[in-house]
Formats: sequence, C-alpha cells, structure tokens
Amino acid sequence: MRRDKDEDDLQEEDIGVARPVQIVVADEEEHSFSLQEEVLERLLLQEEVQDLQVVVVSVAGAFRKGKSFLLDFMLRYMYRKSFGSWIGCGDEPLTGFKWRGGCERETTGILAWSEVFVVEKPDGSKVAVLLIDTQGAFDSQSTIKDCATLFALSTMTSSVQVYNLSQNIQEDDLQHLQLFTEYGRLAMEEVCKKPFQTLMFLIRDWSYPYEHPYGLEGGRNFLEKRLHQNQHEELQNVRKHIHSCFSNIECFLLPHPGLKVATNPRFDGRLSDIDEDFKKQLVNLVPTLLSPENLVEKEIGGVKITCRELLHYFKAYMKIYQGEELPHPKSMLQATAEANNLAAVAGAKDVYNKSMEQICGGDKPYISPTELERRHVELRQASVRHFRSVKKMGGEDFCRRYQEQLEVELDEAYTNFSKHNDGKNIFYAARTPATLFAVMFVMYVVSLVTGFVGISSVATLCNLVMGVALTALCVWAYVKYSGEFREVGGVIDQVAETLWEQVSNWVLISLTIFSVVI
Ligand SMILES: Nc1nc2c(ncn2[C@@H]2O[C@H](COP(=O)(O)OP(=O)(O)OP(=O)(O)O)[C@@H](O)[C@H]2O)c(=O)[nH]1
Ligand SMILES: [Mg+2]
Repeated sequence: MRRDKDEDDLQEEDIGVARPVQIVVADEEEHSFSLQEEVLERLLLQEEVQDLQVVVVSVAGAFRKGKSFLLDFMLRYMYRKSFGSWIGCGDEPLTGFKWRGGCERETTGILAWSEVFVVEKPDGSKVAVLLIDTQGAFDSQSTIKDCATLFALSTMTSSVQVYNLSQNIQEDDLQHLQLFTEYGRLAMEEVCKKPFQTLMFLIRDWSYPYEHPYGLEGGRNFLEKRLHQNQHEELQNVRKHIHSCFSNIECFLLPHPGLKVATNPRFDGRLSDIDEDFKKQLVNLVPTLLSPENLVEKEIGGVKITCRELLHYFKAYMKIYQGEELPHPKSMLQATAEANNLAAVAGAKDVYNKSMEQICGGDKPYISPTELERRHVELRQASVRHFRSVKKMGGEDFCRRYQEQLEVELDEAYTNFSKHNDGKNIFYAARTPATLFAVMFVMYVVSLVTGFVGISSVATLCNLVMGVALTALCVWAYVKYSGEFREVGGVIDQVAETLWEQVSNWVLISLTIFSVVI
C-alpha cells in the first residue's frame, strides 16, 4: 500500500520539484530534536515570500490517523484551485507528503512543503502559505516529552492547528491537548491572553451523522456539546484551559473514507477507491482551511508576522526546548505516583518532627545526646513504617527511591535537632568564653614568669596574645548579646572549639602516657 513512487516521481505538472523537507529532525535514541536551520532558511527566506505575512497550517495528532494523507489533498487544492475541480481524477495516485498504510509510524519530526504558496486574499494583499506535517503522537518510540515538544512546536508556529482525531473527542484527547498546549505556553516569552490562534478539531471516521451531520456545521454543534463546561471542576478546568489558549476553535466532522482506504494494501490514494461521502466533505473541508478568504495569518503577541520573522521564532522556540529550564512533562501514572510518594514522604516526616519536638523542641530542657540518639532511631523507624504503610502508586522500586529520600531528610532533621539540643547545654554554650579565659590566664602566668626571669620578648608576646583573647571575648559577648556580626561570632566559636579540642586531646594523651609510665 506504500506509494512506491519516490520523491522524483512526484507529478511534475503539479508540484514541479517541490517536495517535503524535514525542518525538525527527531533523534530516536537521545529523544531530542534538532532544527534544520539551513533548510528552514532556504524555505522562509525565498526572495518572493520572505517579507510576506505568513499563514501556517499544521496537522498534528495521534500517529496513523491519516494526517499526511489529508495534507496531500491540501497540496492538490493549493496547486489546482484555479482549475475548478481541484480534487483530481479517479485513477490518480495521491502524492506529496509521504503517507502509507500499516500500523507502524511513518512521519517523524516536523516536515514542511518545500514550496511556500503565494496567495492573493480578497482584499488584494498577498500572503505566504506554509503547510506543515508533524510526527504522530503516542507511538511506541516516543516519550510524553517528545510528543509534547512536537505538538507544542507545531501549535506555537502555526496559525491554524488541525488537531486530527479519530471517531470522537474523548476526554483524554482534551487532557493531552491541555498538557501539550501548556507545554507550549511555558516556552513562550510574553504570555498573552490567548497565545495560539485557530484550533480545528478534525474528527475522522465520524460515524454518527444522524446526531451531528458531517461538516463544519455539525462539528460546531458537536463541539459546543463537548466543550460545554461540565459540573465537575476537573472537567471544567480542561475546557477553560483550552478556551484560554486559542482565539478561535472549530470542529469538522469527516466521514470514513471507505474500507479500501483503510484496509487495502494496494490503495494508492486514487479517488475511485474513496467513498463519495468522504470526497464530498473533503471538498468542503480543504477550502475551509485554505481558500483565500479563510486564510488566517500567523500572529504573535497580536502582531502579524512575516516568513522572515517566523524563522527567528522557530529558532528561539527550538532553543528553549533544547535547553534544560522547562520541566519534563510526564505520563499521568508517573505524575500521580510522584505526587503520592511525595505526599507520603511529607506525612512521614511530619510524624517524626512532631514527636521530636515533644522530646527536644524549643521549650524542652536539654536532653543527653545518647538518649536523643536512641529516641531518634526509634522515631526514624516509626516514620519509615508510616511511609511504607501509606498506599502509593508506582510499584516497589519507585517507592524505594522516595523511602531513601525520606531517610536522608530524617537524618538531616536529626542533625538540626541535635545541634539545637547542644545549644541548650550551659557548658557547651560556655565553651568559648571558658577557652578564652583559660588562654588569658595561661598567658598571664607565662608572661609573669618570663618577665620575672628576664625573657621580656616572650613576656611581651604573651601579653599580646592575652590582649587578642580579651578583645575576642568582648567581641564574642557583644555578638551574643546583640545578634549582629554573627559570622565574626561563628569564627571565634570555631577557633575556640578547635583550641579546646586540641588541648583536651593533648591533655588526654599526656595523662595516658603519664599513667603508663607510673
Ligand atoms: N480510517 C481512516 N483511514 C484513513 C483516513 N485517511 C487516511 N487513512 C489511511 O490511514 C493510513 C495512514 O495514513 P497516513 O497519512 O500515513 O497517517 P499519518 O497520521 O500521517 O501517520 P504517521 O505519519 O505515522 O503519524 C493510510 O493507510 C490511509 O489510507 C481516514 O480518514 N480514515
Ligand atoms: Mg504522517
């Protein structure tokens, strides 16, 4: 069923040497995207279009739903609209953007048609029309981030975004649209009220014409029903979000094209194999999007932009998606599981903190460090048990990561409680002044003795050290009293602490040697 013609075989009389060109390439392994700047420049900086206002029609949606196939009819319209019946003759194969049957994805990244069409609008102004095909979402190789990035890029750069859906608008279609457009809005610098322009829900294989007839009118009625703000807040939020993103929302109901199109492996797009109803609606749909009076120029921040400007925006948006500052969109299960686990971590930490406050909180007296550690170990275990007992999504391995995070956070909390407790120990608090007094006393004695025996240089040095210790003591007392210059106080405490530890170690070693000798 794959069109066996290759690009060179595209029908010359229609499309000349024009062909689909890849403007965004997807790296399957790295799950990243790169902009083909040169290709895009060649496309948008063509002499005759670069300064024209641009109309960008892009088709996006789930994979394998006939997006590229539809775009090829759009191409036919663009090339032949002036000849009356543009849709073609019965046995002519459908060419242009590559389409095919089968269950594996075809289009990857973002493609544009290499010819930018110049169209004169009824008011005499000329615009440039660019047709864009995008990789289908939700194939088995793409992550949610990949899908969101491509959909967002396509929405941000197009003036008409065709959201290609199959059979119906389901609630998850709206939720995905919400996620993807929010991802697009995040990357836009100035967020104006309605960042995007026209959104067209295109429902393929519509099977309920007896409820809502095919076409734009039936689509409008159907859409009104679907986007009606339902009672539940969750459903309302999705709808509000979609309405807040697009200035114009339309819907078109397209019938099933017939079994040959959907299931015949040799189908090459010829009209004779396509159902009449489909062709009839196609003849309405394509001009709805592309006839000169219906063309919508691309606007950013309320200003119509030219092809040249679109190039800059494309580059800027791409850079943002290649950077690291945007959050990663996640699957619904992953996001829910993370939220569950984080809530369980917070709950378990709260249990620990409250019990520790009872033992050594601000208004509780000093408790011996060994006793505090014993209580910490008990409460830590209780807290982890609490975490494990809460029902959470994500499975054992996923939860273990959060349990480890909880354990680290509990140990950090213990370190803080323990420092706070030490601060309540009067001897601990008196360590710095005691050390400084001891230094002054020793220096005083040494200076007396050395002065007496005539070593005046040592005596002077001791007096100097004594003076420094006295000054440090005064500064320390001022810092403790006023709470100012806390860094200076911290340095004095640290020096005193080191001195204290050195001397006590030295005394301990001397005593041990002394007792061994005796
Ligand atoms: N059921 C159904 N099939 C269609 C319709 N339009 C095209 N097809 C068939 O759907 C298949 C896929 O068409 P493509 O245009 O390659 O689909 P796509 O959405 O571009 O697929 P990806 O590029 O993989 O995302 C082809 O066999 C078409 O014949 C339609 O309206 N309904
Ligand atoms: Mg495709």
